[in-house]
Amino acid sequence: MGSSSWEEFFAVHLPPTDFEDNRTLLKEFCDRHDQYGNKIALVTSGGTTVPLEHNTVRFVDNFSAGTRGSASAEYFLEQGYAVIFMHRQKSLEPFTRHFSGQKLFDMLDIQERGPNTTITVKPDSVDVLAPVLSRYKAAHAAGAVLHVAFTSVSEYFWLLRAACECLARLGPRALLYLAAAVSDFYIPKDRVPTHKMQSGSGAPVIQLQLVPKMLAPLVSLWVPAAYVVSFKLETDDSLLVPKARAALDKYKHKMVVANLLQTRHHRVILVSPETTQEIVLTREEVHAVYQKYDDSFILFDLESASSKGEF
Ligand code: PAZ
Repeated sequence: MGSSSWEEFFAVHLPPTDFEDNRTLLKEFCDRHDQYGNKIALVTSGGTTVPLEHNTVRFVDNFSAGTRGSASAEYFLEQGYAVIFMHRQKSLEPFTRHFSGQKLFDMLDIQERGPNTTITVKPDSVDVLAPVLSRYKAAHAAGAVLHVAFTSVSEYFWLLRAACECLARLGPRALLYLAAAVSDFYIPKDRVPTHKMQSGSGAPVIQLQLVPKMLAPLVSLWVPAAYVVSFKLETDDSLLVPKARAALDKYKHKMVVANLLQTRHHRVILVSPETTQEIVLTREEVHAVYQKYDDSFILFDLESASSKGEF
């Protein structure tokens, strides 16, 4: 399996159809916050897909519900950051994530009397809904959050580079928190069939190629002054810290948050060039965090790094 360079990847894969609109939004957002000297966190969240057909019916997906990213975005807002929330289409989003599925409808009552219909929040749900709703309204009224969505890995890379180009001028006031689960393998564009693969043609042979490592140009060229945090997901504990440290040595960014698929909700390891810090929450702590904001507990430690002037 070979790997193309990042330049080649962008040369071969055309930008998504809504790319120029998103680029304009990103530019306006960054310019506005830059003017006021604000800090901006780019939070990536959710998994990328690798289409098996150009008119995509089937695709290979990367695991991520968007829980970490959407919860962390709320913490960054609370800490005074403006947030670019770059997420997989239909994955969890800040604030609304608290009421996914039927939860919101279960909190409402409806009275239909003739032409007059009234919808009210059930009295015992007000205390649950009000704090989240008020934080949501405040963030949106302040123009503090911008949502941009991707589905495929090439859409993700186009958006990521565009966001970095806009963030570069903020220097150290830009923080990148790359929690999205990004495909390591893809099918080169010229080997992807246009139409839905037909079972009548027999079992397809699919050869995947390595995705170029975008962290390399991101750190060294696109946003060299930003505080970059990447994530590492593994399923084998013995690989977790060595792979996180290898990524830091290679890309020279500031921190890798390492987590195992099986324990990611209560255990993370923060790996920086100087330190390795494991954070494990007890059952009670997990419960307390879930009651407040769910599982983005690792931000507490990013904050303490921030207050020590590390970013
Ligand atoms: O989105 P989620 O909360 O279900 O999962 C979060 C996560 C495991 C995708 C994230 O913490 C992570 O490790 N992202 C990087 C994945 C990777 O190594 O590609």
